[in-house]
Amino acid sequence: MSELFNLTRFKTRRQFIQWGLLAGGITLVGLKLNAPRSEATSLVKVPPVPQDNDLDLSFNPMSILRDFDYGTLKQEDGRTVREFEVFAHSTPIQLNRAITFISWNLNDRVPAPTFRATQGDRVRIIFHNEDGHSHSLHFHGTHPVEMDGVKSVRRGKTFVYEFDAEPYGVHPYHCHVAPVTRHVGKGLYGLFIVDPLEGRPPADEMVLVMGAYDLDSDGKNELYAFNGIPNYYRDRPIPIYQNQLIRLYVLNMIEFDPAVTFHIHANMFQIYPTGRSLEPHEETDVITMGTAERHILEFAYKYPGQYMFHPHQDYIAEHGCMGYFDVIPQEA
Ligand SMILES: [Cu+2]
Repeated sequence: MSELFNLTRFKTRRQFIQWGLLAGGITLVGLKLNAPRSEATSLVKVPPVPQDNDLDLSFNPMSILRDFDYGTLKQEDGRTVREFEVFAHSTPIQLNRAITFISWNLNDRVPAPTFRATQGDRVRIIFHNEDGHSHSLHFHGTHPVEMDGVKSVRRGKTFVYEFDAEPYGVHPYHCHVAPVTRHVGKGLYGLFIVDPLEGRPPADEMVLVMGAYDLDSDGKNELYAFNGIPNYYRDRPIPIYQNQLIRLYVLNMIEFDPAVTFHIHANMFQIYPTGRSLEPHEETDVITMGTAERHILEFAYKYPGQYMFHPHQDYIAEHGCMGYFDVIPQEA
């Protein structure tokens, strides 16, 4: 794997974002892609990210797609430590032109930050609960019981979660204070990506987290969303380049519905279940995910145009879990 594309080398999220802005619209050359299964080119091209936003939001779902938080890198006793600092808040977010919802969140965004580390790094998450309710952070993955995050952190308190990043793969994290359905439904969930030591081939990487909102607390969801905001990517398609290998980190954090599917139009994807393999498991165009299930999906679009992606529970798709990829032609 190319050193240039080993993104774990970026010391901070800011560095990565700066790099991302630089890379937007620029062709990066000379990289060999170890993905013969794909028709993707050996170049990673990321289109400029649209920043227009007519909703009153404390975050931009278009930026959340590629916003990977690598933490602050430290060396302690000869090993790599990645330190993350997060704050629990209650924040109003405008779900659509009619509905504003009080979310419980980390760093004023739903989903919470996408933490990213390399297998074997020490991970330290400094969790400040500045919200009026008790919360916790429970990580999936392997760690000691004291770091399992099922104990409440009371309002005004700070707790430091610290453990080794293992195993490599894609893991959810979320608040585990009862009723968990409510704390997750309010928005306290996110992705924790652990990269394998050998890395993965270069790709345009994105996060899609499926969530839902039970607006009237009746134990049923009224609205659904990719990355926090219903229909955001339906109304503002995600630009990607034709023939570019896309790597999606997909998580289902929908409460109350036992399972949803994820489907992309006019294409097939390779599945890496739970991100726990370096070789794909199978190829299909729809995958079923129970709550907290997550996968890496890879694909490239052969033809330009706008293509839907959505769960194939069409009620869920029609209530907000709907988006498009806008496949931009590659210049000759
Ligand atoms: Cu909570």
